[in-house]
Amino acid sequence: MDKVIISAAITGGMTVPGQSPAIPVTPDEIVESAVGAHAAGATIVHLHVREPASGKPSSDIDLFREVVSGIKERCDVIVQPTTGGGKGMSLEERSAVLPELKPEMATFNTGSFNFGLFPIAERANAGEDFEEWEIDYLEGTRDYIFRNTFADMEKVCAMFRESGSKPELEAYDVGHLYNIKYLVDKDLLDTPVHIQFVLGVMGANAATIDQVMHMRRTAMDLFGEDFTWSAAGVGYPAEYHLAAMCLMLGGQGIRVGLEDNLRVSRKKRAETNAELVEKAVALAAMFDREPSTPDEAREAFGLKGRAAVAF
Ligand code: KMH
Ligand code: ZN
Repeated sequence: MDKVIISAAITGGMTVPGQSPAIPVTPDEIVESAVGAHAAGATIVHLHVREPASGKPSSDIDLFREVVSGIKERCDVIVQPTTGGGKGMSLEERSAVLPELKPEMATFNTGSFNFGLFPIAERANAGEDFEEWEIDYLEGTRDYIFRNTFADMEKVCAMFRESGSKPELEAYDVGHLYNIKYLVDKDLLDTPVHIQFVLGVMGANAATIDQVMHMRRTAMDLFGEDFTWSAAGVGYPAEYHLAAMCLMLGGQGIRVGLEDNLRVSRKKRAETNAELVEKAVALAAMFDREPSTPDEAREAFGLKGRAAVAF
């Protein structure tokens, strides 16, 4: 069977814990959830950390270190920390995982855009049980630009090179593909590049069939054979719609997980990340594809290996 690289986005800056009791918060919960996602078939775990007491998105490097080492002790999944972080974090804070942990992979955000989570707060006002900081965090995104300027991206490129980490390039809109092209042409990024089409964030491109096709066609025009791609739909059912498209179109990866989507079906909330991965594995099987092992993905991406990380 052909393979597919399944990423599980375990917990992240797009959600607040009040949205679902399934969202892992403490380092132990994040480790447990990542190990469970890998056991269910995930090849890569994409990671953020949260302040254990409050659940607020955090960039604390000690929390990251605790999580990534805890996962590494228990399984050989590819550990992919965020450099996107969450609202209110500086570029230096967000990207410290590169020099500090020297991971095999990390995310790299490829453009600035409005990142609107405030509609979730509006739903919360209609009765959900949110903490005050959660409402403030979500509501604050009405005035939030997720900043990734060219100067920022040039700095981050250098940090990736120095840490020997492979970037997963998060493209939320078509223009971001042209930003990647600029960085490739300047020889700041190595090829082939790996691009994640992250569609469905309010303020960026939509998670529709037409927009996946447009992103893919544009990437093919810009990079020819010199790229691999994966798709991450934000929300339900976008997460699985994009996964199905990616499987059909021969994309190398798909991404699911509680960072971006809380539902396993229209009627059922996910209780674990593993449950979301199980559904992705079942979907992949329908297209005669099975999850790559971490070592298969290491080889496909040319990763430096887990012996070369700094944790
Ligand atoms: N949750 C995605 C929409 C990152 O961590 O670098 C954004 C994301 C970016 O995962
Ligand atoms: Zn993330």
